Parts: sequence; C-alpha cells; structure tokens
Amino acid sequence: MTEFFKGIPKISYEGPESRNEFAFRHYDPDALVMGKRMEDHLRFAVAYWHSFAYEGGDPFGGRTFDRPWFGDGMEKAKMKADAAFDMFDILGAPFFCFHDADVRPEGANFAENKRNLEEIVEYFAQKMESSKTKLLWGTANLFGHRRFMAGSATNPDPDVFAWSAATIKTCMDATIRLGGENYVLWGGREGYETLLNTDLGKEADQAARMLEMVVDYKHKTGWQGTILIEPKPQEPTKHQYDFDVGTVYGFLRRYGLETEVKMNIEQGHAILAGHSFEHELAMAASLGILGSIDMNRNDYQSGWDTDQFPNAPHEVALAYYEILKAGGFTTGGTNFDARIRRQSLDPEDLILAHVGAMDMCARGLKAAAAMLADGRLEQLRAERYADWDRSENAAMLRQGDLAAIEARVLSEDINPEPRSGRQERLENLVSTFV
Ligand code: 3MF
Ligand code: MG
Repeated sequence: MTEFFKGIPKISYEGPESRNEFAFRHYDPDALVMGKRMEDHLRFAVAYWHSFAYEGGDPFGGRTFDRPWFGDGMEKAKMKADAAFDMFDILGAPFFCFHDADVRPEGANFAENKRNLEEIVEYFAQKMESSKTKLLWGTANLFGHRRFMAGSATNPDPDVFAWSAATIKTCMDATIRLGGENYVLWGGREGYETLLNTDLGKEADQAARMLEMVVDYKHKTGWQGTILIEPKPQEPTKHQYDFDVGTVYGFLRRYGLETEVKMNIEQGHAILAGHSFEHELAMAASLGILGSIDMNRNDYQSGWDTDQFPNAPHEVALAYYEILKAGGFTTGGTNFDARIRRQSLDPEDLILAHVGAMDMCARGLKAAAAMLADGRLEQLRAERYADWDRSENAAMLRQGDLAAIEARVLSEDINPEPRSGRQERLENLVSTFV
C-alpha cells in the first residue's frame, strides 16, 4: 500500500439509505440483475491516463495536482502503478485500461520505448497476480507526441506510419501479455486540420491498411480479444475520420472489415457528433458492432469533450437500456474515460469521483433492467410496426416492385391515415423507471 491513499477505506455496498460518502449506495457487485451479477453486467474499468497520468492542466493553465509519482524514470512509473493498484483495490474495480505512454517513461527512440514498455508490463503482470483487477483493454497513444501531429496511420510521412505500426504491435503484445480482453484504436490525429493539404482517398487507404495489419496480427498471435474502434467527430482535429458509428461502419464495409472490428462508444464523443449516447449505442447494436463504452459526460454549455464523470440518471439509464437490449457486454465493459476537475486536488476526490460514477451506472443498470422486464416499451414499439407482419405487406417488402405496388394502391384505394407516435407517453413511461 502506498501512502497516497492512506486512511481511505475499501469501498463497500451499504445501500440507498447510507450517508457514508465512502460507500456504494447502488453498486452492489454481487446483486443479481436479470440473473447476472451487477459487477459482471457493468464491468467497470479505471482509465489509467485520466486517474494517474493527468496532471491537471487545461488549455490555459498547467499542472495543479501533486502526485509523488509525477516525473521521469522507471521508479516513478512503478510508484504510479503501485498507487493505481491501491485505488483499484479500494474501489474493487474489476478492470483498468491504459495507453503505452501512460505507464512507461518516454524513451529517446523506439527501441527504448519498447524496452520501457516491456519492463513496466512485467511489473504490471506481477501486481496482477495478487490483484482482482484485470485489463479490459490496452491501446497506443498515437496522438500526444509531436511526431503524430499530422496523424499516425494517415500521416503523409511513411516513417510515422512505420513508427505507429511498430508501436501498435508493442501495445497489442502488452495487451495480450496482461490478458486484455480488447484492443482499442482511437484515431485522435487521424483526420485533418485543412483539406488544402489533405488527400482523403490516400489517407483512408492508409488507415485501412493499418487496421488490416492489426486484424492480421491478432489472428497470427491467436489472441481471441476484440478489436475496437473508438469514434469521435473532431478535437483535436478539425475533422476526425472516425466521425461516428455510421461513418466507421461505412469504412469497415468499404474494406471488408465489418466482421473483425466493433465499436468503443464514448458518451462525450456521441454528443460532439451531434447524437445522443443512446443513438450511437442503438446504431452500433443494429449494425452488430457494439463492443464497449467509454462512460463520461460533456459540459453542455462549453461544448468541449470535458471528460467528466457521469451524473445524469436519465442518460445513463437509456444507455444501459440499449446495451441490455443488445444482450449486454461480452468482452467490453464500462471504462470511465473521465477525469476529476483540475481543482479537485485531494486523493479522496479521485476515489469519490469513481464511487459516484459507479453508483450512477448501477442506478442506470437497475432502471434499464426494470424497463426491459416491464416490456411495455418494446411492446409499444412492436405495435407501431405490426402491420408489416400482414402477408401482403411482408410480400411487398420481400418481392414487390413499383408497378405492382402502384396497381395495388390503385385497386385497393390505399389512403393511409397517420397514427400518433405517442412520444410523450413513452417519455412518461421511461421516467417512471429512472
Ligand atoms: C479522447 C479519448 C481518448 C480515448 C483513448 C482510448 C484519451 O477523447 O476519448 O482518451 O478514449 O485514447 O482510445
Ligand atoms: Mg475515450
């Protein structure tokens, strides 16, 4: 146990009446929801970068946090890992996620980066032997260092493509070594600042080749994990190619990769793309590519990707409703891609941010499960399309053609009468569960 979280008790479930802020009021890991443990439904993961690498800076100000592990070198990296696993243990977090740059010291060249990553990964492996916390997914930071400023896979410079491909290999190796269940690709620099210097077709082909190599490497290693793309419409780029679920699916179909890749969908990214979180989840589910989520929230006034912890019960309930309706997570889970505010300086702030978010998600899960069990929402949705089950209408969709349909509309004098969409009644129904 490091000193940093000294005195903070392990968080346990005390129920909704508890007034102890260091306790779960809704997240009871062993409680059964739809016959499955809450912990196994939600599969919470701590984002290493936000909780242990983030120093508190924003575009207008630098570090505000004091952490003993801040600094260079392997000893600091190991101290950071010690503190991280202390927090995982306090929270009872089943998973964590990380980028290479979050856990290893930056080397002078690729070889040193590789050596540093392999050394710290072995340290993680040792710690994981005596911890319940597993790896949900690993990923490469191909956006922070200046070498990636014009992209990684989509970079006009082939040497950056090579460096990125080599880095992805080391991060996939790390993910596999630590038993990770997924590998994520967020293309933060895979986009453009201006079309004036961009060849969209060439960059798409480069991005596709990189993804094909990732899929090929997965099969070569025999790893059974899931490859996930995390969409985001912009920020830091003016336009990011993986704009949203629909755009990524079109890209996957264009290159024949739609059965090899699923989505890691982030609440804040969906909002930035002009969608609701549940829209992106429902879209991914309808396309068969729903994989995992980055759970957080944006500040609706600033419009930025503020990566705050979720605190809107309605939004969280509708998100888990789509996830449960799709059958729940398999290899995916709920990664808190969220950070405390730069004024939240104390160790307790980091713990309690996660306690509140885990409880919020547990509330959402319970509400979603109750809505699904009640069944009225799905029944009313099905009723709205019921006429399509009539034989003549099913036949029209299956084998009709315009001339035959025209003849039918004329002969049967079809003259459709609009019916209510009942939106407010459905919203009222949802509100009774949240
Ligand atoms: C940026 C993000 C990223 C991704 C991470 C893993 C730094 O808005 O959401 O967090 O989640 O790179 O893909
Ligand atoms: Mg994210």
